[in-house]
Amino acid sequence: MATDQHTTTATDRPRPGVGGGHEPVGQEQLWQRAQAAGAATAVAHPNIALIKYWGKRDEQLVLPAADSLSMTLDVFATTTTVRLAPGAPGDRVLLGGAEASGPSAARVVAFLDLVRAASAVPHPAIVDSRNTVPTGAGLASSASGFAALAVAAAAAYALAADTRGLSRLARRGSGSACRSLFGGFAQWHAALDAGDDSGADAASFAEPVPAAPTLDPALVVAVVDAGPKAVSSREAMRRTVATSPLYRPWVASSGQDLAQMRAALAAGDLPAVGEIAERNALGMHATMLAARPAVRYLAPASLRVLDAVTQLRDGGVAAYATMDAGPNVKVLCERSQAGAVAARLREAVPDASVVVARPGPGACLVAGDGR
Ligand code: 2P0
Repeated sequence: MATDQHTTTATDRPRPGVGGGHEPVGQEQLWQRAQAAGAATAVAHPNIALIKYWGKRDEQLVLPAADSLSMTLDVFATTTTVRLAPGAPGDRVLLGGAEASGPSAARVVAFLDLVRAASAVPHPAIVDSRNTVPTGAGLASSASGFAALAVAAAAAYALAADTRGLSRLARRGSGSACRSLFGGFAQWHAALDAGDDSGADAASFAEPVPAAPTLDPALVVAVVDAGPKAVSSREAMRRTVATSPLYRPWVASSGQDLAQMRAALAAGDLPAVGEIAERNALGMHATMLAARPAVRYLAPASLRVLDAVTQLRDGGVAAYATMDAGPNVKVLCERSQAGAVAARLREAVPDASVVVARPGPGACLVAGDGR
């Protein structure tokens, strides 16, 4: 890790950023308290990509094949406490209050190993992480999870990392997590021109993307199935990159989508933002459907939501769908129309739980002593 390249100052601590509506009180004091106590609690929110990350060029460093761009939400937060446990036989991982084992615990331990390698502190730790979002259902729980873990672990292990360094660190846990360090809109740089592995590792992080202040979006999330997905996004990406004839053309068009998305956000043009996001997401799902064997995340209920979105547009409501590695559909619209959009989605899929989200804050510490 090159997180130790950065020194920490009061001005480059993680901040909630745009859209959150509040600045946390005393982040600097929280970091100092955490380093002294060897314990910290952080909160992070999931982000939903408007330009998708789908496919890695380096599995170990989690370097993506292309840039992506997302909106951090103000719902479904993850709260994670990391407490150093000197003398303990190993790390302990609690997920949702229950002792975790197997691959999910191993992934957290591997992440702590990265943090320890960059820190002067060798101790094991107790990690206690609680999601308010269903885990593994394509609702970006790994993004909020690893963003919160990166901030809490960096503070507890006294890592000298600024927000950019924390974004790079979170990326190693789960690619999309690097975007949840920031509130509002964020772009994750693929750093394709950064040269060798260590150059690309240093240059692949997320950064905030400016949007016109007149843009006032909502993302209406239709949870049609909260169960875990059958194929992990990691495995689905691997299979798509290796076998889908549509993958390379989609990556090329995604680069154009990203440039147009930045312009649409800067102009505050919600219909353009929505159109670009929808075509980018459908294109990503097309790459998976063409993989061998195919990966299909969309379910009948997902298609009912997509039909409802088309009908909303036919009726003059600017509503646009995006979907990730699961059957749940997120619908972008003006905040003022979110209630009407949510009502229409509830009608189309009565069993779904429908949640209205807005742009939310970046990851930050909420307690500096693990309490
Ligand atoms: C995204 N997704 O941009 C895309 C769109 C799902 C579909 O990032 O392997 O959990 O841990 O880096 O970040 C989900 O993938 O994958 C994801 P890893 P991650 O939000």
